Amino acid sequence: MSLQHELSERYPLSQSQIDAFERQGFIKLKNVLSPAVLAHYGREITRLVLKLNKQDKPLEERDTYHQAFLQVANLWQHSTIVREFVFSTRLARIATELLRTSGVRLYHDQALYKEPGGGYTPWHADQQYWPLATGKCVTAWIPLQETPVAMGALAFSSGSHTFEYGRDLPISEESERLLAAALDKAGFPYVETGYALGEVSFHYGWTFHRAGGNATRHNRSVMTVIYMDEHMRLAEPANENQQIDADVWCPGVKIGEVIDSELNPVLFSSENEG
Ligand SMILES: O=C(O)CCC(=O)C(=O)O
Repeated sequence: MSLQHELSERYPLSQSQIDAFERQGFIKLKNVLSPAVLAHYGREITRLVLKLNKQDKPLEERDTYHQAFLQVANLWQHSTIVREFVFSTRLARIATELLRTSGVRLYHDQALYKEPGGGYTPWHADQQYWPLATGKCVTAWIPLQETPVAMGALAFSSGSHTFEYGRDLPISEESERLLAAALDKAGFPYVETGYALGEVSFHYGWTFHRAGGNATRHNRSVMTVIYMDEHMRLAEPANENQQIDADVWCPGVKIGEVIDSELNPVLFSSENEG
């Protein structure tokens, strides 16, 4: 099977997996992508991360946020190869089924490379940064290699998408400290397990998550794709981060309108299925 064909093949998601996603706010799925797909597209993603990332300070001179990872967004605009990967209908269909909606649009993609010796990723919920009118949005976190806990595997607070405290906290030492205590006190289980090669996780925009540091000698190379309901509307930005996101990822879209700029194509819609 060609690699492109693999990226469009349907993943057999069960009803109990969809229910678990709704209950926990995240799900880890095995064998979503083959070693051949990860090697081929991963090579191109890594080439672009090395070329485009602007970080020039050594780890020890950076703040906590910038010790956590190198971050490069919308790689699909820089490479037709990465575009094939980000536009995968296999992944977009999983996002659609998990969100129980008719289809999804791209919000944006981003590579998150945790360098050897890179620091922890503080507790946060992504939607603090996103001016989206509903919670029907989901991040696919796609490790490009097997990722043990010691490399900084993404960890989740199970069920925390229902928890409203701390939603306004941006990624920082403060979010790590306050949310660690609050989530623990509220009794949400902490789920931190490694990822097998080909395993991909999906989490809601409001699910609290973090990652440990990278104690290995290799990069923790991760690609992410953020999907939103195809009918998602732009909300009035609630903070400065959301204003930046509205300007950068939803260009020209007015508050209250469906987010259908040229940066937000529909990646899967059951309405287009035969
Ligand atoms: O990769 C990480 O360490 C953090 C990822 C994250 O916060 C996300 O993808 O939402």
